[in-house]
Amino acid sequence: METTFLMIKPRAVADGLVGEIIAALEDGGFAIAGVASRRLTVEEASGLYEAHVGKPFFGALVEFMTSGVSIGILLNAPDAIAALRRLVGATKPSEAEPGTIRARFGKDLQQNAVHACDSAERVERESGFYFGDCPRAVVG
Ligand code: FUP
Repeated sequence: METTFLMIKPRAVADGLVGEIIAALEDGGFAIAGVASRRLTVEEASGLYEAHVGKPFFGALVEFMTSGVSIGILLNAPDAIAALRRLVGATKPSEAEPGTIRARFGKDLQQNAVHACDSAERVERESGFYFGDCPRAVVG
């Protein structure tokens, strides 16, 4: 069993898609291990996307990610990190496999409904923006 982290982006929250996205996660075999909602600060959103600092789209991405409430979710499943990236689909919703979360709920490249971690290190760092020092049910 492994833990991963997913964030539902502000646009999907504002559009009322949280319930459907959580249902897709549960139907996809993930168990919810924690849920937290908050509006990220510019510093936190910059940390979430630190790999993209300096790229032309970075400023707009941070502005979008701080524009409203987002939801952080810890998820447990076998091989959870890779399995979640498959369930979420390609970054661009128009290129995501039919049935994936981004194909179903994404609007465009930036407002692509959700973000999913790609490594255990990122799970630890990014979940910290939502759960801080709260005990997290992170499993090995
Ligand atoms: P992913 O890991 O699938 O979220 O994809 P990336 O790390 O490649 O992209 C990070 C975020 O940057 C995504 F939300 C999409 C956004 N992005 C843009 O807004 N414009 C671009 O030109 C490329 C990526």
